[in-house]
Formats: sequence, C-alpha cells, structure tokens
Amino acid sequence: MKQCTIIGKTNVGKTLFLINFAEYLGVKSLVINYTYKEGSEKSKTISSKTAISSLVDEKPHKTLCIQAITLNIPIGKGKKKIKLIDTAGFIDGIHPDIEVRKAISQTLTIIRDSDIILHMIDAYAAKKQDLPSSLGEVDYQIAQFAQIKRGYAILANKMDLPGAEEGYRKIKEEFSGHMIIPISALYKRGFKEVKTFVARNI
Ligand SMILES: Nc1nc2c(ncn2[C@@H]2O[C@H](COP(=O)(O)OP(=O)(O)OP(=O)(O)O)[C@@H](O)[C@H]2O)c(=O)[nH]1
Ligand SMILES: [Mg+2]
Repeated sequence: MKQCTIIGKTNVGKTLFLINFAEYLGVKSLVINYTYKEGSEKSKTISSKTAISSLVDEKPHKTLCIQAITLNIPIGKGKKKIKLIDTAGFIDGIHPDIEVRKAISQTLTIIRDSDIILHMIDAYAAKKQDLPSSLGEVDYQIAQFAQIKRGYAILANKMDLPGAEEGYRKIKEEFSGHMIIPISALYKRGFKEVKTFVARNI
C-alpha cells in the first residue's frame, strides 16, 4: 500500500487534517494505528469527534508518535487504498525535551518510506514571527529534501483565518515552483484538490 505522510511544524494542523480528511472521504469511525518511538504498536477505533477532542490541541507538540489510518481514494470508477500518516511536528532548532526530539527523529525515518509527502504550513502564521507554527528554516529544509519525491505538495492551512491570504501569498513567493494547495483543515476547504493530488500520485 502506498504511504502518504503529513509533515510540518508543530501546531500547523496536521492531525486535524488527518481526521477531517478521513471524514470528508466518508469514514465514520477511525481506525488509528499508533506506532510509538520504541517500536510498539497499538490500534484504536474512535469517532472523528472523539479523535478531535483527544488528539488535536492548541498547545504545540500534541502528537508524539506516528498515527496512521487507511483510506480509500476514489480513482476513476474504482478506489485505491492508501496509508495516511500523521507525524510529530518539527520546530526550528533543537527542542529541550528529549521525548519531543525522539518523536521528531521518528518523523524523519518515516519520510524515507513515503510515496507522497504533504508538507503543511500555517498560512495564518506565515507572516508572523515567534508562533510555534510560524514559517521557519525547517520549512525550507523540508522543501529542499522532499522535492525529490514525485508526490510532494505544500498544504497552506488555516485559510479560514483573517490574514491567511497574505500568508498564502508569501508561501507562494517563497516556494514558487512547488505544488501549493490552500486549505482549511477546520472547514474541510481545498480537500477536493488534495484528493485529486493524492489520486494522481498513487
Ligand atoms: N482556524 C483554524 N484552526 C486550525 C485549522 N487547522 C488546525 N487548527 C487549529 O490549530 C491547532 C493545532 O492543530 P493540530 O491538528 O493539533 O496541529 P498539529 O500540526 O497536529 O500539531 P502537533 O501535533 O503539535 O505537531 C488546534 O487548535 C486546531 O484546532 C484550520 O484550518 N483553521
Ligand atoms: Mg498533531
């Protein structure tokens, strides 16, 4: 099964996207496979509402392990299964907490095995400084190494927030030449375009 991995800085909206994108594709209860840093695995079935309240947070570094779901992507008249993977978010520089550092290194290992990389950037924070999700050095590094993958796209998230349009313009300037899809993980906007991109690359 092809792997599609969501990466990006902490707090940009990766986990909310995973949950709401699954719901958009008709998944009512989510079977989430957790892979922990030390290698153990666990599977849990939860509703999207419960998933949002327990896995999404306004505080950074909520996700500290790999969280994967299997999705059916409609292609022509048929469907193709993919593994959609949510990861621990990056920061610029080195995090003081070893658990966060370990989680980030787990994210790095999974990128190698991925067929599609969805690099999420917070469009609302793109023109702001000092937010955990502000556009930063790590985003330029991701764009550098991830573009060797055929299926690499930037998702400019939080387009529902005031000022995000400006941030989106900045993202387009900074990452010209890359595929950039404006979305709102909260309101499920831009999801059709993401679905088309994924379908084209599996
Ligand atoms: N307004 C708005 N808020 C969003 C959107 N997407 C995510 N958020 C909010 O942003 C915060 C972070 O969302 P998460 O999905 O936990 O972010 P994450 O990238 O998984 O963060 P880590 O797990 O720390 O890497 C939460 O308060 C979300 O409700 C969006 O499209 N619009
Ligand atoms: Mg998360």
